[in-house]
Amino acid sequence: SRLASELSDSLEHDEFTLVYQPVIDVPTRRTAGAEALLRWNNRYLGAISPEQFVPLAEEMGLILPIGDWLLTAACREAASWLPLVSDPLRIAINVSPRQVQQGDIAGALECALQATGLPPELVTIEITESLLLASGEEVLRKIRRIRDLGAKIAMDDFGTGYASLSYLKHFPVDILKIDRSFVAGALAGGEDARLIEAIIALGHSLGMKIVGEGVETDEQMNFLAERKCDLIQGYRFSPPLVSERFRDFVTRS
Ligand code: G
Ligand code: G
Ligand code: MN
Ligand code: NA
Repeated sequence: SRLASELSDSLEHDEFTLVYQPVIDVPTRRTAGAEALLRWNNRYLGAISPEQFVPLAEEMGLILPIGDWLLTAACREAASWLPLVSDPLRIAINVSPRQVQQGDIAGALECALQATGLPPELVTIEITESLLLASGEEVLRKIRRIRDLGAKIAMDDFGTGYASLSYLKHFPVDILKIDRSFVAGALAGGEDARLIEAIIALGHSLGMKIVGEGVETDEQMNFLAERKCDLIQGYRFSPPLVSERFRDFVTRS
């Protein structure tokens, strides 16, 4: 397809960029870091959503080179934030299941850290529940290697898959990200609110930090804050921002 042929040249043509969504520390309401999100702007087709091109890149075997580019670009950006603030900002990087299964993700991260000088403890790698559920010893070893480097592991979109209590206990995860669908339903007073409370209690009892995603209103923010959610992100604070705008956000807040 046209999309596939453009995608195969996209790295060479330097068509990828990253945007950064601020992640806010709940107790202090200060910016704790950002989640890096990939954007592809093709010179003929325009902006294409990651929901469209990530699966295609996986099929085409392009997710590894794109992933290597992304790790380095995200680490370089985060290293450039070090002089801006006294408390160093963290960077969260999404990786796709295939990127972990097929590649040497820990090795790629190690290269990116070396090339950019970013301290490893400022990096969070976001993985999905489905990766852990479908994975065997080899994937677990890879994830442990990422942690051995000093980076943290977050489970993205938590609650939408099937990870059970007993699974979580055995997985090397530091952070749970509550899926935004639960946050959207939190104020209705039903199941979503109870689920959020259960996820926070579970995560905290296992020594994990909790991130609430998709926070759009003060009411959602207060709901999560009252329940001791550690970090929040969403349009209430900021959409994903291009590099310069993220810097403005940080230096203003
Ligand atoms: O940022 P946006 O709403 O366009 O993201 C849509 C989806 O694409 C989200 O589920 C997000 O996790 C995914 N996505 C965004 N950036 C990346 C990335 O860098 N790598 C991977 N694997 N997925 C990403
Ligand atoms: O699956 P993941 O969490 O990586 O998805 C990130 C995507 O969520 C980004 O594309 C971003 O644009 C989107 N997003 C970020 N904040 C909000 C929000 O407050 N509401 C909604 N609906 N989407 C959001
Ligand atoms: Mn994410
Ligand atoms: Na998410």
